[in-house]
Amino acid sequence: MADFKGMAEALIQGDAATVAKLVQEALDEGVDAKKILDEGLIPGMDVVGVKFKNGEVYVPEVLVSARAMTAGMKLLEPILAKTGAKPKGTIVIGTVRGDLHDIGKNLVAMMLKGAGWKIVDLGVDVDPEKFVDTAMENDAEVIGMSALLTTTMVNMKSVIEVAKEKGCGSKIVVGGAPITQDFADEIGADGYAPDAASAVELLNSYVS
Ligand code: B1M
Repeated sequence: MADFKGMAEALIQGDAATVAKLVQEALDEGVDAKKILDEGLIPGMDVVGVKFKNGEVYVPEVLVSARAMTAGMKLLEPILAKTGAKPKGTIVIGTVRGDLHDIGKNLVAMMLKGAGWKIVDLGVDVDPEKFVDTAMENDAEVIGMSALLTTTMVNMKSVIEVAKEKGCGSKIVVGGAPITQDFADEIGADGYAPDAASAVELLNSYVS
């Protein structure tokens, strides 16, 4: 019997070795990879997301849990790709031009990955054209931008302008410490998420 509860608990505790062990045992028993993701790993990450949102755990704990999730996902990814399980959607994500902060962006990407999204991570200091061209090449549902500096948050607007010029249909979601809903509205973004858990909720609402 696959220990889904144990997997979720180990993920919440950030115990990557136990997550990997339990996932491998479940696979060896012939349990479907998608079932392991949906009933073991994602419920664990959901708990972490809620705890993070409520201020019960902090960045280091989330990063450790995210690493544990990645350890489990590594074993599942090749099988999921083979069986053709479809991701919920694709997000092209990056930190805007001139900005090197990536901890928050990585957290958002990891949580989205855990929630079943395909992530195309462009890294940091990303040019507007790169965001838009990559989104169009990948038929991405969403472009996600992160900015941590008041001097770089303005570069989000350039991405929206380039997206309009090129006729890119992806929804545009923004986030980062200095970003607010008002700023997102002002630059014409489709959505704003104050944290990683809210980003998951927002993106899921686009495809549900
Ligand atoms: Co920088 N830095 N930094 N820094 N740094 C800040 C942002 C700053 C507020 C510190 C301060 O002065 N109090 C300040 C900005 C001031 C301002 O603009 N108003 C600042 C500065 C000034 C600078 C430099 C200019 C310093 C210098 O060189 N003089 C320089 C700039 C470099 C550059 O980018 N060009 C710089 C450099 C750095 C380091 C490289 C040393 C390092 C970054 C390391 C890295 O990221 N790999 C760093 C760090 C670590 C910080 C602080 C301390 C922490 C940022 C962080 O990782 N927070 C930061 C002070 C602070 O915020 N307390 C600071 C944790 C992270 C989980 O939160 O990124 O907000 P956050 O992400 C959250 C949400 O915002 C949201 O979800 C995440 C999870 O909940 N979110 C999204 C983020 N992206 C999202 C995208 C979404 C949705 C939600 O949709 C797509």
